[in-house]
Amino acid sequence: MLKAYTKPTPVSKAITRTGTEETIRGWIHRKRTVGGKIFITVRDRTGVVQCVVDKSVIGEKLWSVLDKAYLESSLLLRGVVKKDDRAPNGVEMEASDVLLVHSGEQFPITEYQSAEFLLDVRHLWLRSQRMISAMKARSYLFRYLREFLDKQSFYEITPPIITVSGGETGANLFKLEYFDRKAYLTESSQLYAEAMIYSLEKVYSFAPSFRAEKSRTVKHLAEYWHLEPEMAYFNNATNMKLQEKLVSSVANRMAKENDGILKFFNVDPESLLRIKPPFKRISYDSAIELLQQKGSTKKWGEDFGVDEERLLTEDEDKPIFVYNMPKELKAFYMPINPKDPRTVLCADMLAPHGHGEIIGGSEREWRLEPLLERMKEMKMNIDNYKWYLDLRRYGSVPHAGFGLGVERILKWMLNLDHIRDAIPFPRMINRLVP
Ligand code: NSS
Repeated sequence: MLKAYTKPTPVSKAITRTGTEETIRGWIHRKRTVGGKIFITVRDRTGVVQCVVDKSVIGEKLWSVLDKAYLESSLLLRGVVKKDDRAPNGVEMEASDVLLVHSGEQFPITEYQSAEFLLDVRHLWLRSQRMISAMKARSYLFRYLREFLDKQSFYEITPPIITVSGGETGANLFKLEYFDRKAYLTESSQLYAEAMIYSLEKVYSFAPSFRAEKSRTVKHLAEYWHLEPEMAYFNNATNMKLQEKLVSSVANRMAKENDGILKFFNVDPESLLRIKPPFKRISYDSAIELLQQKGSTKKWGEDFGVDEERLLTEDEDKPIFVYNMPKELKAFYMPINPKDPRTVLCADMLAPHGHGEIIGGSEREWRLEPLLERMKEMKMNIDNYKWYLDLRRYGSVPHAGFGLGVERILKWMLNLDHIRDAIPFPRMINRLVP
């Protein structure tokens, strides 16, 4: 007799064991009844397998319970694995026993649903093959990013999520009530990561960042996962070197270890295996020239939007860096470029084929006076940054760092149309539930 806690064989393993009797545990992915037989496709986290339940084997009572069971019912099934060329994996399980754990109500998702409806029932849509594949890739991506940095002797740090001020966008902060004061959800953990290089030297934080982005684009989330390494004695050049090594490493591992997932998304693993340092580096000045040659009307000093990012990367197979942007476009902590004081020592990494910016990084102004000057120029509230300025008062050191948007990387690697499928419960201007 099957029990709910009977130890199952993962479906992916069971399908390799033809001739033996196996127990699998999962959910009803598909179902159809033909005469006295019910064909059930059972899904678990490792795969799907077709099973056939014969009335004459299983008995009338259990058969009719299963006949009525809804899609997505949970069950355990025991049976012999047999070769069958007509079945999807070339094998079929002939059920000798079934335990229906829960059938419940009719599953609301049927074929051909609108994207909006699937977002409304996101908590259930996560069971789809598409979301299962995307969420596995996401988990692997988190692992590969961490493992790379751990191997490079970084320490992982945990920054606060509640802050009193930002550093990046200013206008896009989410406000919240903090007892009797005003506070904000963090838009970047960088300033706290900077505070920790004075003791740990090479650190990274891996945490959500929040941006009250009013724009509805395919690459903006209001809450996204942000990997932010920060390194003492790094400059713009060594910063870029580390970034291209990191991105190549995770792209290569994604390709080598997840053939099935990539194929599901019609991505050729070879395209990710080709990601190797060095990446092309172009200055903002040459980027503007290139854009103008390609017919863009962008002038020096203007920021890039979706169209410019596409034009710059349409013929690229690897990500590229655009470095030394105009200071007006960038945050207060970026040092002025001594060779051209209209620009700062920074670099953004753009993904190939128009997937957009995946990394923003820079050197940090590590000297007190120039930093203060820049903050005053930008009319910032110096009081909020007293502690940050202290970092420049005691044993300050040159340093640099960057922020990588995990969902942006996943959107690129899986060639997703929209960033929302790179995160289980997307937060966007018009989407807060579920
Ligand atoms: O604003 S950034 O360009 N840079 C920073 O926040 C720095 N303080 C990071 C640092 O140096 N520690 O954001 C960094 C990256 C950017 O390149 C994107 O990949 C991602 O964060 N990002 C986003 N992803 C998804 N949705 C939104 N809205 C978003 N904004 C930035």
